[in-house]
Amino acid sequence: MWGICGRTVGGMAKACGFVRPRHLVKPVSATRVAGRYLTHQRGLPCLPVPPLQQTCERYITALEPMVEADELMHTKQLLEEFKKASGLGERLQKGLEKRAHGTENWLSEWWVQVAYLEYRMPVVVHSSPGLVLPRMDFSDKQGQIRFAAKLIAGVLDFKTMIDNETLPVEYLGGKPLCMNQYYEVLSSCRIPGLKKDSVVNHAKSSNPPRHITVVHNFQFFQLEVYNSNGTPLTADQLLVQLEKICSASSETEAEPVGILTTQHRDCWGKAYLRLVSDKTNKESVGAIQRSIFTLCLDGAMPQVADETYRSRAAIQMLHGGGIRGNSGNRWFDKTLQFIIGEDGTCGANYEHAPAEGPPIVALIDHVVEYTRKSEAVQAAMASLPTPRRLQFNITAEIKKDIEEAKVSMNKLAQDLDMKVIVFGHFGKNVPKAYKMSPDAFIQMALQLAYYRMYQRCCATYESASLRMYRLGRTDTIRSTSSASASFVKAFDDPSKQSSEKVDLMEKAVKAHRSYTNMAISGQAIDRHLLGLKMQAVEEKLSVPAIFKDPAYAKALHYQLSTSQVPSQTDCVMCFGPVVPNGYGVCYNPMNDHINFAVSSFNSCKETNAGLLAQAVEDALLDMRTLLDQTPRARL
Ligand code: COA
Ligand code: HC5
Repeated sequence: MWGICGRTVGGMAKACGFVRPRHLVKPVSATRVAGRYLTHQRGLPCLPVPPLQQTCERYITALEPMVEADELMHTKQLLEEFKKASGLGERLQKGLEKRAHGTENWLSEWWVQVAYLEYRMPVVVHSSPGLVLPRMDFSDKQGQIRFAAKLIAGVLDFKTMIDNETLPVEYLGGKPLCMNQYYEVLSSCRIPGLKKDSVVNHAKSSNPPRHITVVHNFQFFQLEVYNSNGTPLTADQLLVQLEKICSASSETEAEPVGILTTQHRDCWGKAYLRLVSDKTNKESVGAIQRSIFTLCLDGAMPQVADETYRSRAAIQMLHGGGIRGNSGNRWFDKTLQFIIGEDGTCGANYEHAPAEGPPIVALIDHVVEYTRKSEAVQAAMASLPTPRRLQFNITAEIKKDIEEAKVSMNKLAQDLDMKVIVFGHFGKNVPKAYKMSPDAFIQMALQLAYYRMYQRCCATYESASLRMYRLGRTDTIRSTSSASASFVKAFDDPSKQSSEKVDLMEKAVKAHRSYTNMAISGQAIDRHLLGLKMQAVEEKLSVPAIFKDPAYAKALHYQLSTSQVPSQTDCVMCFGPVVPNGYGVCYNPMNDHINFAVSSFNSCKETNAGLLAQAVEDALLDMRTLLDQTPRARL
């Protein structure tokens, strides 16, 4: 029940386990539902506004390993000016504190605007993550749709827990987390705008959707997934419906209208208006936006050798492989898209604005468990209405938009380099045995790998959850610290003793863990600085000099953009780099192995996903060897 059982973010379900939903339960009344959820939410603390002085000091500390001494001096002067009693800092700080009193969360709305809705790069690769599941045991169309039927049933099973509020509350460091994001991932969709996008969520409407969208061979269908008595369709019933969809769309050709959603957002915003100016198109787009989620039944992806399978599957989930692949078999604005290939490749892509990875992963873990346990699917007898094809009238203008989108999507697909590795030598077990935080250990291996490749440190981002606070999203853990810099510089230095290197490693790992604690308790610097800047905009003041400082731009140029996304299923999540000359690194530490997905852009000559992945593997192994061979580390 709500608030009793639990699951830890990054950990297994608590002893009482994941609450199994009761099948075909009668929905509880809306008021009771609201009561239980709200009671939990109201018990959560509000995100604090950190003290101004503390953020200024910590900002300088964070810059130390990244900028030259004269630049640092300049920034110190700007900060002195900013924070003095008569300066802008105090005024903005007061404004922020006032905002914090008047809102549930002073940050989240701003964050969603800045990080997502006003960010104009395509959501594909630049914002929406992919998730790759282990390869499933089928290799033909029949197997594909049998599995798809079970998957849909599994999602509806999870949805029952959302609707009935029987979802177990998650915990981080023993503290209960905000559960709001679970209510944002189904029945929602991003809508492109001319300068800024928006998100609609139909789950909370008085008439919530009862259908999903299925896309097959670039053609969209509306599939009703509830019987008239309110019970979800069974996997058997769903199989029959999916068969109808596939046979209606296998032989017919259609314009890949979904490719429009891969465009630059301003471009898509304009094309969107042209598209929905037609009544039929508007209705079809509306049906996609309102649907509970999208299921993409993909054509086979190119055959690859076993060792590159996961990297190719990651591409399939991240962007679909271009127009000759499956990029047109998507609606990338949809919050949640499940992707199932004919060859057993399975996973998902999700639009990031409404939620972080962990709620999506919890849903997918549940679905995988469900598909494993459920019976073999058999075609059901009773007849159901044929799923509705969503029609599109493609005018010459829209055709041109589609052609342009194909060109830019292909360019983006060509540009993305992706390497997935399974580091099989150890997982969380080894760092734990040495009494070190596994996450910090992995982050220090990344620092070492990067330093070995470039002989310098770079600004590094790691996502930290702010869900201990009501409506919390994320803050930044800055993995590059003075301690990490000392560690990586010493590691390959033959003049240094092993014991000194171990000592530096321990200090670097501890510094990372302590930054993590500070970040998850709302005391990191990045969102506070963003808040101060946004407050200046809100008050129509000129942007303070600290935000125009080259050091600030350097601090935000994350050449390593990283995130830990753990799961119970042995899967790997992936995303693109956030700067043209950077890397995206997503990792899933399991007990005895670690899955990594490393991305970079081919257009940047200095970066190479495969080389960084190899360097991370070497760094992890070398760090363990050092610990194993240095007696004092075994304390
Ligand atoms: N000695 C022994 N064990 C230790 C240890 C130490 N010094 N420090 C930590 N551990 C253990 C922990 O108890 C934990 O145990 P468990 O496996 O039984 O749960 C495990 O090691 C993992 O801890 P750690 O590696 O330190 O990381 P974490 O799980 O606390 O995660 C973050 C760190 C930053 C990833 C987490 O705080 C977070 O914010 N997660 C959300 C990130 C996110 O939202 N990502 C997606 C963005 S879309
Ligand atoms: C399936 C989960 C993928 C993880 C996505 C993620 O970590 O997104 C980060 C969100 C945030 O606010 O930190 C952003 N990042 C991909 C750029 C690290």
